[in-house]
Amino acid sequence: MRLLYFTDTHIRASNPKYRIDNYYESLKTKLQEIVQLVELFSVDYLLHGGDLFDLPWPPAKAVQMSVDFLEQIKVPVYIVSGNHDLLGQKLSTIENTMLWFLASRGLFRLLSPGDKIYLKQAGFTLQLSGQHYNAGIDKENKINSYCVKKKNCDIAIHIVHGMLLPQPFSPHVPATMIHQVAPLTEADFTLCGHAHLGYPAEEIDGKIFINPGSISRILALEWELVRVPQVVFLDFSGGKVQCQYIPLKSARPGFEVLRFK
Ligand SMILES: [Mn+2]
Repeated sequence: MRLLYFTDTHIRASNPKYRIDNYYESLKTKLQEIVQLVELFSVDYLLHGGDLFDLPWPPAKAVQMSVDFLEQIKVPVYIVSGNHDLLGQKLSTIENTMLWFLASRGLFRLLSPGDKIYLKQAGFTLQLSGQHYNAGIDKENKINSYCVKKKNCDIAIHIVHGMLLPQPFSPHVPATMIHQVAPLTEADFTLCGHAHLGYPAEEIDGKIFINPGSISRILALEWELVRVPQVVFLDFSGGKVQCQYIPLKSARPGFEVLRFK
């Protein structure tokens, strides 16, 4: 079974403040590359970590880009909601969002908290679960959002839109540390979004924590000039457990697309 994971697409119609290229066209090109990667790697399932849209009620042009992209993906797509997909970042609004509407049209499936989906192929069983963003996710005692029990499967994957990090980012940014989650979750792979800069795969006690970062660059952070937008390929075929970050070839260098001053 082969999976491709990407996150924080932030599909929008207008140019973000710090972008000096045409963000819409650049994003469309990157999504086209992902369509090709799905075919090239014979991917069985495409996974998204949230913030599909930059706004919960995106302009028609942004919806068009997402539908055009999703219609080209011939495999099932699973997604969690990011804070940008929600009204006022409130999970209670999810049924009023474009994300919900597109899910209702069958373009992808939302991974609801508590649900476990079992994907089976040639004697291999994958348990897939997800946690939407919610306002308290990185506050005290909310670590459960990041934790799942593994049951009747070979590999468990949990997708979360929250600030799960290897180390603190800033005293002003509430975050949950990977080393706190590792002893409590039974997921073999925890796939995270929300932290746009991402980090290399982190392994603790055989559990792997992944965030490739946003495939879009919209923040006024110096690291955004340096990093390359990427996706993650997970291969469990033929007894393999392989995880590979794949930089997007179509992403232009940061200094060609961003200017902070
Ligand atoms: Mn985001």
